[in-house]
Amino acid sequence: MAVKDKLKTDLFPTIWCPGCGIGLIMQQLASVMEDLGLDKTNTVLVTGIGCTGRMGAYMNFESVYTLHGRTLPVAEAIKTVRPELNVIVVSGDGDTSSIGGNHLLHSIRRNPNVTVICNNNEIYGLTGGQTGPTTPKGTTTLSSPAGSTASPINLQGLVNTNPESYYAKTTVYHQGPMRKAIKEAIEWPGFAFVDVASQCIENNGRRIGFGSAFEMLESYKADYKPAPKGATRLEGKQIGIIKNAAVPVAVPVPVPAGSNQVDGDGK
Ligand SMILES: Cc1ncc(C[n+]2csc(CCOP(=O)(O)OP(=O)(O)O)c2C)c(N)n1
Ligand code: SF4
Ligand SMILES: [Mg+2]
Repeated sequence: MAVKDKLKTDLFPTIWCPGCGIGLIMQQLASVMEDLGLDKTNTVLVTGIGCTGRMGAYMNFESVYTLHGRTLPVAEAIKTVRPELNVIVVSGDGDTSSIGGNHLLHSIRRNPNVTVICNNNEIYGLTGGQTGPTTPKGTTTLSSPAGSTASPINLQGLVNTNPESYYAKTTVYHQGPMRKAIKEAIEWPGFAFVDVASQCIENNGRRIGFGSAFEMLESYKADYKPAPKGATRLEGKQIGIIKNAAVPVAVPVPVPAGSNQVDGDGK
């Protein structure tokens, strides 16, 4: 099977604006799916509402196009009843961390074996470019013409509260790292989150001074740098991968017979 068979090319052109970053993620996801032998028989896509949520319609897989913010409970339900399936969520930053924020917290905590690919365009794209939880402070948006006043949510920090999680930050410019992250995330045996900086030229980029999608891609190239080897946390605009290992379970140390032993609560 070729990569193009993973896509419903008969439905192209997509509804996405020319130059939108979503297509770059879809292309890389299709390619990884081909490498890993994922097909309709072993994989389900779950998408939410927003421009990103339309990806399920263009991929040749079984998919659930669920309610806004509800990708994770649906994904967890599928994984619970059909644990043999690969369950991949593709959702926008708003869908994932605004209306879906509470589900995100608890999915991180429960550590289901699902993969989340978050198209992080730092805006509510579909609805015209309102401030969302990932919008950087000071950004001019449709709903904050004088600049967003709130600090963006720390997705890395949230995901890393799960000591067995996988978190990757990449951009649509960095195709190689994005491909590696998507592949590793699908293979990760627990909660895995790929946070992809991606351009929404129409409802974000032009408002903040970019002339074209290409200029936004160039800015990812200029601004994002790989994290140093061995980094345990990604700073600012760094791309990289944080693989959290399982916390070792404390093993009781045997106490020699006849020693002055006290039990757990010191009595
Ligand atoms: C319950 C509910 N509230 C609000 C909306 C309106 N709405 C549709 S998409 C969206 C935001 C999408 O932003 P994001 O998830 O970042 O996706 P993008 O369009 O940027 O890919 C909102 C608020 C909705 N469809 N349903
Ligand atoms: S509005 Fe933005 S996110 Fe939506 S398709 Fe257009 S460029 Fe992409
Ligand atoms: Mg968005």
